[in-house]
Amino acid sequence: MKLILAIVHNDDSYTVNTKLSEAGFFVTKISSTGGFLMSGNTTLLIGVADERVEACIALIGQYCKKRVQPMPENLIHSSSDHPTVSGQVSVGGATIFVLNVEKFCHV
Ligand code: 2BA
Repeated sequence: MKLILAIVHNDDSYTVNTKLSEAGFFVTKISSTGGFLMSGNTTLLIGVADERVEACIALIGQYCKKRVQPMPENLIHSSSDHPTVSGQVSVGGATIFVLNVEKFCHV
C-alpha cells in the first residue's frame, strides 16, 4: 500500500476530490499553505493499493490545471534558479509524493 500526498490548487480541490471519491479512492482533505507564495492550497491524503497508484495520479493530473500567479513583491528579486516571468510564477497542476505505508488499519 502507498500513501499519496497531492498538493493541489484550492480551485481544483473540489473537483479532484469528487472524481477520486467517485472512482473509489478514499481521500482526506487538508487545508495547507504554500511556503513560497504563502497562499492557501489543498493537500489530499490518499491511501491506495500499489496497483492503483498510477490510476490515482492520472486522475489527479486530469483535473489539476497549470496556472500562472503573481509572485509576492518581496520575492521577485530573491529567486534565482526557478523559472519566473516578470514577477509571475507557474503553479501546478499538482505536486505529488508517493510514500510506502508500513501499516494500515482501522481499529
Ligand atoms: P508554493 O510553495 O506557494 O509555491 C508556488 C509555486 O512557486 C511553485 O509551484 C513553484 O513554481 C514556485 N516556487 C516554489 N518554491 C520556489 C522557490 N524557492 N523559488 C522560486 N519559485 C518557487 P509548484 O511547484 O507547482 O508548487 C505548488 C505548491 O506545491 C507549493 O506552493 C507547495 O505548497 C507545494 N510544493 C511544491 N514542491 C514542493 C516540495 N518539494 N515539497 C513540499 N511542497 C512542495
